[in-house]
Amino acid sequence: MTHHIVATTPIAGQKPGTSGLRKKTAVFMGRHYLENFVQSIFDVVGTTGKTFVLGGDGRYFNDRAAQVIMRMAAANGVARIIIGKGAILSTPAASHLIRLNKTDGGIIMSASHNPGGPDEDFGVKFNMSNGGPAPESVTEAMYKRTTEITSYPMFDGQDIDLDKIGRVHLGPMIIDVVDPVSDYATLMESLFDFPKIRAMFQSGFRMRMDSMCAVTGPYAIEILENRLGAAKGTVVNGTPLPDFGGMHPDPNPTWAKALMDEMFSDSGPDFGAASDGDGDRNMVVGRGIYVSPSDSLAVLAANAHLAPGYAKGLAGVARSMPTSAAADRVADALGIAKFETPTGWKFFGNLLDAGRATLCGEESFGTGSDHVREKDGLWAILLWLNILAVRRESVAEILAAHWTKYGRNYYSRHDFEAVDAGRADAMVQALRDALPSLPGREIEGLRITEADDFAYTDPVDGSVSKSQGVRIVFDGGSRIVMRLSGTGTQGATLRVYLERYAPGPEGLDHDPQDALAPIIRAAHELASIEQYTGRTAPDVVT
Ligand code: VG1
Ligand code: CO
Repeated sequence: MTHHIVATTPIAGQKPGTSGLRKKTAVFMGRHYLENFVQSIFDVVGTTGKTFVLGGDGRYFNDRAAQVIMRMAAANGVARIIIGKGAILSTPAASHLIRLNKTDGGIIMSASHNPGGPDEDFGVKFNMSNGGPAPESVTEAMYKRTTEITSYPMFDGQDIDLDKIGRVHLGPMIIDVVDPVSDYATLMESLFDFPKIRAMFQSGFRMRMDSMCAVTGPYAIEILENRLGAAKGTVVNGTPLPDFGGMHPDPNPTWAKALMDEMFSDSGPDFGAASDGDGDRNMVVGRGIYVSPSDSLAVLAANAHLAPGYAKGLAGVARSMPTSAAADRVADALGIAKFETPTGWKFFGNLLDAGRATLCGEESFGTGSDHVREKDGLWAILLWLNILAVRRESVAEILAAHWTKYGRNYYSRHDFEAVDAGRADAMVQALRDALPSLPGREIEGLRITEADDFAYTDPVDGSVSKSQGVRIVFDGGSRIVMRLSGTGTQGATLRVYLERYAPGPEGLDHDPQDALAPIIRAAHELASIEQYTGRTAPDVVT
């Protein structure tokens, strides 16, 4: 049992993006690549005597990477690792275990909604002792370290059997292999009215949950079918597979098409939901009606008090900047605080820790609360179920009532994927340069009132994050936001976010793409999307 010091050359380009470091699996499996990044994490956060949680979404290389990380942890003097059986932990469950066990943080192996497999993507992210993603200052320090280190220690030892729950040792380091589901399921039971939801299922309420062959399968089966009594078979694609069964585990109408088709069929279930690779995202669908994530956040904020865990009301609601302002209207009506943060869950951490926000959400199918420090797909699905069980109305009725009361923020996101990175950068730069000249300009019959590049000052620690997305605001509050993705692994992904407010109740029944048509045209014109990217239409519309 000796410690090897393995020599390496620093690896440039290990820069964590919106949510950790993501690369092609083959890159991660390349010599020193995973090790270089993990050692950089350890060097920045410290290891001696510390306890970390470890787990991932089960994608290809998840199990091998876990063994490497444990050997490195042992060699670095880590005291204890808490790891999910089979090296499985959903992102929210990992966040919960970090907090529950008062650990020093955790390493989550996931590329989230990106496909998995030998030819697809892998990823690693570090969460802090509060359970939340490392803030920018920490990920920057990790990145810097990846470009400096020249060696890392490796403990000589055999693979740990991760299929048996219980305590084992790797040299002096303790490894606790835990059930990935049970603590998380208990947390959910403490927040929601399980008896009421169970009664709703007993009365014939039907649900379809598509776990997309990703990590939430075991969680959903245990919670929905076993504890809440939903019919067996409610959860489909419930076994996590290394390649997610070839699916793209991104819960949106494009990639969860089978669920959408079922929900829009005549005999569709009452409620449908899907979640992503690592279980932090959710899509909810009613029979014949899709719930946009921005609307979902607003409805959850307006009704959260119906669930026992939020009966006291909310301190505040936070949303990422590109998320529609629907939640703001609810916050205003409730007289509670509202916050607008850059894209990425790490920006909610301080607000949650300080007790200033209770609910948070992103337009990208992410919703969560202060129960953990990550977005949480099943949590959002359960909060919807709790609300449905109390109100006893359909999803369509709940949305109609919401829009009638607050007005409707028509919303859509258009993604242009695998665009040439240089061209995408040039496009965004040209747009930035043009910002000062935009206010006052008329386009597609709309007048631009404001145009800026979003900068955020954290209200808790005062840290500043610049260049978080170009915003172009029109008379009446309509809006275009454009930014480049920080989670893609191929070229650049341009995200165009489109929003138009229609005060209720008139004009609530338009298709969002129709309602947004002039704004979509304005976006193409203002950014010269075709000229720079060669594309006239997006690859994915949500
Ligand atoms: C995307 C989403 C963002 C989300 C991030 C991580 O980032 O837009 O809202 O927080 O993915 O989600 P980007 O930079 O590609 O737009 V996931 O489910 O990693 O955890
Ligand atoms: Co995710």
